[in-house]
Amino acid sequence: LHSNATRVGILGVPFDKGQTKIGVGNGPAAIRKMGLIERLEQIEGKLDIKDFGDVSYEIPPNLEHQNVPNMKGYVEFVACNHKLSKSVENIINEERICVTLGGDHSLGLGTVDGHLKSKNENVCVLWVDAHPDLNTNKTSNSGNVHGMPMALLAKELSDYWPYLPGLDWQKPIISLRNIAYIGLRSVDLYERVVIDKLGINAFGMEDIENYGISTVVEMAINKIDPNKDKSIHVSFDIDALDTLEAPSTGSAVRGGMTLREGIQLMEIVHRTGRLSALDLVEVNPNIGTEQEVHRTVDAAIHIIAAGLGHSRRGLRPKNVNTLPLQ
Ligand code: NNH
Ligand code: MN
Ligand code: MN
Ligand code: MN
Repeated sequence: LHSNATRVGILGVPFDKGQTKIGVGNGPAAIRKMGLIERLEQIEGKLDIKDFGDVSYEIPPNLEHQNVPNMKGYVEFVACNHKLSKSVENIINEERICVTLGGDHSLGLGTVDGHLKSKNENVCVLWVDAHPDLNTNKTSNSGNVHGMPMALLAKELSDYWPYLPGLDWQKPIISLRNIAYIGLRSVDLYERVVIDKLGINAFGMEDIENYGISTVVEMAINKIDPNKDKSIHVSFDIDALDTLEAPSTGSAVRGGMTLREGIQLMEIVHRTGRLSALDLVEVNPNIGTEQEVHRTVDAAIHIIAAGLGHSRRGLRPKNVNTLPLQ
């Protein structure tokens, strides 16, 4: 029955050490509690969904007393992402689209790394975010590692890092040519320099305004996957959406994408048939009123459902002849 079904693996990462606000670790539970899986089960064609639960990790003894200047929560960050990378690799190797629920965006290091190590190793990344997350420990003003995963992943930036203890498993193996940003509107000084110097594919809010979201998404995918043969990784920071759409997040920036634009983006990615991993991060249920939390979590579920084939046109009946139409 399920042989043609789209296979999906859900993985929670209640990790919050990549930034300093309490609550983002409660993201996976809030998203599940509001009925993510039930909503996905209503998608046409019926998905084969397996929930892999939450990632847990231990700090290896040799890592315990390590630290790197201006990288808060370093040891936890390294240990959690190592475990996460293996889980993502395994889920993708089971031929499932890996949906990772965050947690803060520092988990993007582990999810992209695991994707690159899986059998779908030919990966391109759409980083949907108000922020480029392209700081190194030398350029970051905050010392929060959720602002650094892209700089750790990028081949072109490997010389800008000091020795990183315990991170030998993570090769900076993806070229920035295979990455595109959508939704940028809060870019730090050095992030701006790196984007300009290396010519990174960066589509900011002004591009969405000028061309419309469909054209932007198509331009982005054409840049990073010109032969339409790559496995697509979408790392969706909920703060890409406007503050009115997704208020319950730690670094909200006004002037962002509408939920409609987010859904349209994910529908286009779904139609490529090449979505292989989706991260939905930075939902913080401890920020805002009950209504705001509800709105934010609901937006997250809409984004995920659109990526997995939910259609705004509604379901088609299995047998038109049985309908009470006369
Ligand atoms: N760029 C800032 C920093 O490095 C903010 C990062 N916050 C995010 N990134 N939410 O997506 O700390
Ligand atoms: Mn981010
Ligand atoms: Mn962000
Ligand atoms: Mn709704």
